[in-house]
Amino acid sequence: RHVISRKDYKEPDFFVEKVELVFDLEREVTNVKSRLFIHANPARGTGVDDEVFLYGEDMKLVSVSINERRLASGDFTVDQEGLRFTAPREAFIAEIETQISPANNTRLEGLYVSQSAFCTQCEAEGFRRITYFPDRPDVMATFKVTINADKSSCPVLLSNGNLIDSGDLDGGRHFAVWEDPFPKPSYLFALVAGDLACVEDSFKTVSGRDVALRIFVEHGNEDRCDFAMDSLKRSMKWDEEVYGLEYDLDLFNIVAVSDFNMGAMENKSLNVFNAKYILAKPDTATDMDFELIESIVAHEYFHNWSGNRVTCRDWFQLSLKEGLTVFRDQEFSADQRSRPVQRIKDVAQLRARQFPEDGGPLAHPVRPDSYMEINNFYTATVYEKGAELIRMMHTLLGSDGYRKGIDLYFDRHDGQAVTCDDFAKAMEDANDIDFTQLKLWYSQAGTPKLWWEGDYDADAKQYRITLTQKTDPTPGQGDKKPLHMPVSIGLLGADGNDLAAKTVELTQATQEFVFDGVTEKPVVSFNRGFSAPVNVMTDQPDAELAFLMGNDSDAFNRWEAGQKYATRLMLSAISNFEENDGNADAALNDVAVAVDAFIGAMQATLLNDGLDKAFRADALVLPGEEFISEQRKPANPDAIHQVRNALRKRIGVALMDDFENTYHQNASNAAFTPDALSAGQRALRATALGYLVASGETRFADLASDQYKASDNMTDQMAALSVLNHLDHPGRADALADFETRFAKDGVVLDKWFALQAMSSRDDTLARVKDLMGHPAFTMRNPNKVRSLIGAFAMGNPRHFHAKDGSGYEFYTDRLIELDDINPQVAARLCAPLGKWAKYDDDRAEMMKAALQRILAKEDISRDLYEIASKSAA
Ligand code: BAL
Ligand code: ZN
Repeated sequence: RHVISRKDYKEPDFFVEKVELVFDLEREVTNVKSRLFIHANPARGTGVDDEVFLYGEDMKLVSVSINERRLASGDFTVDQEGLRFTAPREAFIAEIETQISPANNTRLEGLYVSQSAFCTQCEAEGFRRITYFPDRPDVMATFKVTINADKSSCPVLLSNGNLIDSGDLDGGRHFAVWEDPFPKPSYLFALVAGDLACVEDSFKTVSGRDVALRIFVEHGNEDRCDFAMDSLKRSMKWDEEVYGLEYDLDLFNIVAVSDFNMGAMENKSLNVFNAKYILAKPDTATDMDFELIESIVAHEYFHNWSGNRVTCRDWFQLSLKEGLTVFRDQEFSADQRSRPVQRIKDVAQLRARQFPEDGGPLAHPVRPDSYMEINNFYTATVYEKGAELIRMMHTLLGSDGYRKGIDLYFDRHDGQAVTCDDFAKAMEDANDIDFTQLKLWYSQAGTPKLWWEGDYDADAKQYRITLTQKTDPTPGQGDKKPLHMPVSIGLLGADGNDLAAKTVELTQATQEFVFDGVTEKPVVSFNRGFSAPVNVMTDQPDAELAFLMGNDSDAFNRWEAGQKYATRLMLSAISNFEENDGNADAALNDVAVAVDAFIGAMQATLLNDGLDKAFRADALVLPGEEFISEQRKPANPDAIHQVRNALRKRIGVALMDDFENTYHQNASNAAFTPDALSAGQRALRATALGYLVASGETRFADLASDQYKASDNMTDQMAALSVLNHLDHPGRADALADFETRFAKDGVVLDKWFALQAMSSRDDTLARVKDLMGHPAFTMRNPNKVRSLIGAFAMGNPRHFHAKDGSGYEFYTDRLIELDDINPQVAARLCAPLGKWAKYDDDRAEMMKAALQRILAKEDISRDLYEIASKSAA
């Protein structure tokens, strides 16, 4: 299999200055004519041959002409990878005609049909499925696009840039011509055509230009666009205020489609979104959906600068735009909502998705060194760890220094395709600082481990703290160097106030730091705000964790102390469970003192009205089963599931009165608004309901059932349904039936219904998931459906996925093999759970490895799935 290496990067031999495309849209056969204005790269040197290579896949080539002379079949070669011909001496025009079939494009890369609309997805390498082209991000061209289509089925015709012409044609057809003045790589090309409704608004930029904002959706969904539109306007304003970046065209379009491999795509001035991340109104979307919409709309908008105006030289630099843009959207959300709660969510996500990736067979650096299929590198490492890297730069430089670096980066590189090194260089030059060691975060995979040891000298009033770091080997990277990282440390006195606090810069394997003027022996609040994205290895006594839970001025570390405490408790209880023949109650009794103290600390958090409700809701959630399974080897999914539930039950019983009060006090009669404050109130109430139901008293399951029936918003309904989901209570079946009837024709909402059932811990879950595959709304061709039912089963139901008899693996493997023929990108993405075999006992590990071998034995396996399965099996 062909491996592409970063070190082999070469500049393109030929550039394309301008592209003119003419699409004759038909579902079965679309004709594409392209005119490419090509010139040789002056830097390519002499003596190189004049062969032009244009990538192209899965197309019928109709004709090729050079400077209006049609090439005979002997004048070019075409194979599965692309088209080759000899270039004339001077700059020239190539005209290429191809035919593609949007209706048969199940991979959803290139031009395809979603519901009744035509749409495109070209990142990373989809453009080569539309026409032959130097489909690489360092070839940037201006695009002029003519779209011809049937007027009644496709009244809306969209592409990037400005609409410069439109009109009617014979035979009931019409056309539109779009021109994008900004040179861009082909991955940012987009086309949409269909019968879509449009919601319109406008934004006045800081320099006074009016930008028309339009969101296109399927008819009937017009009333679900308000929040996305509002998020877009807030994003545009925020980028002006915080980054000094103004939008650069007079219109900005968003289209929501039902069939989409990713969350959304930042095509220049024509963002295409998975409908799930646009459509929302109170009775269809939860608070979490609103939050995601806000951050994804912002993310795609922010790409207009960090990604589009300055793009990646090659795909190894993907984090150049993704890490930076994730950091930007995280900070936007922090400014719109609660900063500490945002940080908690971001870190929880990093630990749930990126840390396991970094510690498993698919570990790779933020800037990968090689790949077989670039689609497989849209990972938590490139995105979220990449964002942590930018965050560390921000911490080390401070806001002003960071902004100076950003300004220099955009000044220097506007209109260019650049590298992560170019980004770091701008940061360094603007601040006269050396990031050589910090840049190891780009190249070195694996989550560093960090230990600390403190020593208090009462006479000198000094606290010395020694930090030690180590990164374990990852596939292909044996020796790891010490990294440069900012570590924020606070020292708390007995009254809970800070005696001292500072951010130290760790650069050595072991290094000592001194705090002066420390008047008493402190309790250490380590790595505040998760300033370094590492695994902190040092354990603190239970009493110190409880103290930090109640007193730390850093809200993130209050939460962190609770998570550590709960994790430690559960890990001890799980070991007890394994020793005492599987009695979860007895397992908890063995650590009863610690359990009681922990519950006391939880109670203090629950009742502390000085704390944000959203924060309290997060702080009361125990670490998830997947997170716990990452903390021990072998992971024991049954034990983890039972112990976690038993602990939840204990908390529910012990704090029943408090939870009941919380539940009732936080009821609201006000109309639903998706703001952070109201969402926090609902989240706290939902947490209370969850613990009440966990207590095992039937009256609380009745309460959940009543809540489902009485509420008028999806957040409260889902809160009720998610707790009923695991029970035998009749309210479960009633609520699920009601949900199915109400949203039978509503794909985005019905996905919640599929996912709930796939994640149920009930014994009949696998049988139910198999039945649901035959549901009229389910199809393997829609990625959201696949992720909701199949993906949620593997990723959200460890107990059933890892069933001892292997039934979960067998079902899942069949689905991946089936999916690979339809949509390899999604199949590969879903393969990762099987790669975690090394974390499990021998029996499970053997079954998971056998599943991977079965996948690898598939005839015609895609490059996408092959790469993930083969690396996972190694
Ligand atoms: N560029 C792919 C989708 C995103 O990260 O915005
Ligand atoms: Zn992005």
